[in-house]
Amino acid sequence: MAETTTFSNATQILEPFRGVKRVTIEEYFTSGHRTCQGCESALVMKLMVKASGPRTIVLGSTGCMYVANTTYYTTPWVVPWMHTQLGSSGSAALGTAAGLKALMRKGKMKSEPINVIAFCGDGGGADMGLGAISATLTHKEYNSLILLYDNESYANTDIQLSGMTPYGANTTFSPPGKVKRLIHTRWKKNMAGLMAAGHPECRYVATVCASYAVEMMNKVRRALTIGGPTFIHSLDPCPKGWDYDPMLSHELGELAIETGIFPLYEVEDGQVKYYGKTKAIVEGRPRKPVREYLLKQGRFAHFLEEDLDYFQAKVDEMWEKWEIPAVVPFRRLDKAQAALSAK
Ligand SMILES: Cc1ncc(C[n+]2csc(CCOP(=O)(O)OP(=O)(O)O)c2C)c(N)n1
Ligand code: SF4
Ligand SMILES: [Mg+2]
Repeated sequence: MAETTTFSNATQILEPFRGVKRVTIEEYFTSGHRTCQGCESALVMKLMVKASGPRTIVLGSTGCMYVANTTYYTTPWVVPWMHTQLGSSGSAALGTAAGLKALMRKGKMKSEPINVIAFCGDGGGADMGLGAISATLTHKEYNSLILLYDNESYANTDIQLSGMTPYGANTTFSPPGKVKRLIHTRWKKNMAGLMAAGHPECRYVATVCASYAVEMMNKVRRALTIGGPTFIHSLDPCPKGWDYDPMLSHELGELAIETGIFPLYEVEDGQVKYYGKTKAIVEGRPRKPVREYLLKQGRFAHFLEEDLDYFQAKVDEMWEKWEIPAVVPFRRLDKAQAALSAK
């Protein structure tokens, strides 16, 4: 078959699920995994692939969602799945999308829309694989979705601190001590903002939380329908790493949104759109105090009032002083400064 330079692979048109009753019944991530009870990342996998449907290839970097999901000779994945190296979700997404496109262009396989989703943890994606993800998000000619499941630690190797671990949290790399109460004093990276602000060819960036399952699935469907390189950041309560009763996973996801710590939004072609309770906060609804979220988790059990106050002040700043509230952290000029610089 003649090769043409104009070949472009189409995307699947995945209409949003209009309410929970319209969600398809088929599962593509089923039983057979060994994640902890209450693991939200496992729920994210289930919802992600339920949203994308059967014509999907999933690639996953090392971490809980690799190790606990593919114990020797068992797997919950019904769709084709491949493991990739810890820092390689971006490369795996791009290589697979490019490979499919080349095979279809050469007529070596049927030309049809196939979803390519690469997932990574916060360690694999926001730390080690950041460069590869960034590169993938510049390649507008290939359709792929990178989903970063953020359980806020290197969980699989026993809860080490990552660039996404919240301020002050107790991890195996940052245990509170008698001399120094807070070992980890860096503020968490802003991955979705970073991806959205710095990648002009990336047409869709969103944040999600499995506590809002239909919304989450619809954002996955939107990303796959739009095509090109796309990115989704999911915040996943982790009972083991965050040290709480597994029955609280759903509630903690809700509290992360209601306290304003984790805003739900999407950026499509440069337009920011807020969702659900985040939208209500933007429109004036008061945020819940961060202590309601933090004090339910053992990893913050050593916090004193001053630590809670600091955390609250940082979240307040993100809502009150950022150029785009809770999304892009450039500071707004106050009126006096603006008047001075206008002269
Ligand atoms: C290059 C490399 N370094 C270290 C490891 C060991 N390792 C396996 S899983 C893992 C943790 C990954 O953390 P994250 O990406 O956040 O996923 P999670 O385990 O939290 O699901 C580490 C450090 C590895 N597999 N490869
Ligand atoms: S350690 Fe956390 S992310 Fe890993 S399987 Fe357990 S609950 Fe899930
Ligand atoms: Mg992790």
